[in-house]
Amino acid sequence: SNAPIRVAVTGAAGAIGYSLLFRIGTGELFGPNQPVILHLIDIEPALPALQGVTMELDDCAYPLLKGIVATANLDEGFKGVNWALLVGSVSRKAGMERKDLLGINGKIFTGQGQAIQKNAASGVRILVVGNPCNTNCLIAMNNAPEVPRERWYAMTRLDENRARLQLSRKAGVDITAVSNVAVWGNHSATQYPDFYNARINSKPVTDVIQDETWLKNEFIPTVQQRGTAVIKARGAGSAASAANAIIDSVHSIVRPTPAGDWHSLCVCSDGSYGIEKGIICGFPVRSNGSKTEIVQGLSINEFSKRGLMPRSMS
Ligand code: NAX
Repeated sequence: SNAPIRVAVTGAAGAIGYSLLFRIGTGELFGPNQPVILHLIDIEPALPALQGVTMELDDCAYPLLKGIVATANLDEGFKGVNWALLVGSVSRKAGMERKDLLGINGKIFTGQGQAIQKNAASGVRILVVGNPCNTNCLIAMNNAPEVPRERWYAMTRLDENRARLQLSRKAGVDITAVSNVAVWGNHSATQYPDFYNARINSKPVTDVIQDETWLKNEFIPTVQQRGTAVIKARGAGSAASAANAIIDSVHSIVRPTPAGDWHSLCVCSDGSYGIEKGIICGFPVRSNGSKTEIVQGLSINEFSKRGLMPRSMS
């Protein structure tokens, strides 16, 4: 029988955790034949709630879930983990400056990076979701210099999925007809969902949707503001769709990318497309099932060039 994969999830008592953990339990992350052990990490005050989540996971009697570690201790939480999904963070509240947030999360992700390096399994891979996810990922990565840089990711997949939806609706095609959507830069309101290189039924989007005014002035802001629109409508942030995007992101890393396509992920820049080496930035990424690479050679026009560079930290 397979050895279980150990998956750490931080912020496990939160809203995204409440969608994500139960899908991991059913085997959606690594398939129906792969046992998992969940390492649920949250802060001390959230431990009672985390206990409740643990009880519910237990009560699902998932055949693939071979164990649960629930803790506020980072050494225990990251011990032997093969994957670390860093979901928990402190998001900006009214009256909080960006630099306050950076100070708080700087401390959190410094400690988590160090604990991952010290405790995780040697092949550990890390996906940062908690915002500002690019910056948080960079901080954790820089505090875990022995964990190779190609194992660090931050999430732009929800933005990719949102972009695919908007393009499919506008073109009147099935969601599966939209491919090759790259979200460049930060996961934030300054992200650049690149429609020039995206395809609908294998044709350039601009051949199918012959309305660049809509693409530039409606599509881009709709994708950039989608998270805010969900908060307005629901009174709470995107949680189930974020959990879904986490699962999609991991699949895109551990499964070979279909020929000719790519997915959006933030990875450590190697200087591709003139983006500063060493920062964590959204790129089009392909995987062969074990290694990911930044897709090279896409044409970047003047409009795209302006969208490409990360400009803000959330
Ligand atoms: P919640 O506020 O529901 O849950 C956050 C959880 O994190 C809480 O249980 C809290 O106790 C825990 N936490 C706080 N500090 C922690 C620490 N130092 N160590 C471990 N746990 C800690 O937020 P939720 O809706 O689950 O969202 C979590 C994060 O995802 C937020 O930062 C949010 O901004 C971010 N998102 C990122 C997205 C992306 O596409 N990259 C999209 C969805 C979401 O907005």
